[in-house]
Amino acid sequence: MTGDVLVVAGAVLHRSRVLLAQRDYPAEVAGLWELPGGKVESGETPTQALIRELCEELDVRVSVGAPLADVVTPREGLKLVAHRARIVSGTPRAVEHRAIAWVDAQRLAELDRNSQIVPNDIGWIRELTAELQVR
Ligand code: 9L3
Ligand code: MG
Repeated sequence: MTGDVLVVAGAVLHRSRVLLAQRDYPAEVAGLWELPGGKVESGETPTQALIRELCEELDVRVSVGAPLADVVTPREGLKLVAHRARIVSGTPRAVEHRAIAWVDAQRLAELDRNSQIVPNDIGWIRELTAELQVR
């Protein structure tokens, strides 16, 4: 529906690990880990938006692959999609986040057990875990 905000997040994958970013704001999610990304702006495709967001947030250039899962609607007016991505150039750093980390399947499970994943992203853990095991 028009008026909905579409947020695109990146599952940046490398050698059986996914890059997670620790939010610094807002207070409700500060300290929790997410797939980095942000809002698709008008005139952008989700792919373009993810390339821009990961450049802004991580200072890397990425290539964007297939969606990790179907689009979800965590709340009225917000749609969320995650795409697989790979770093094409640069070394990621936390520009807007508190920290970043390359996380393997075991560490992902531990973060989940300890409720350290942002609520919006918990639905992707199954798909992420599958990605990390085939690489
Ligand atoms: N969001 C949820 N999961 C994510 C990302 C990147 C974003 N992995 C939600 C949080 C905010 C909204 O989308 O409600 C906009 O995200 P941002 O611009 O604050 O990163
Ligand atoms: Mg963001």
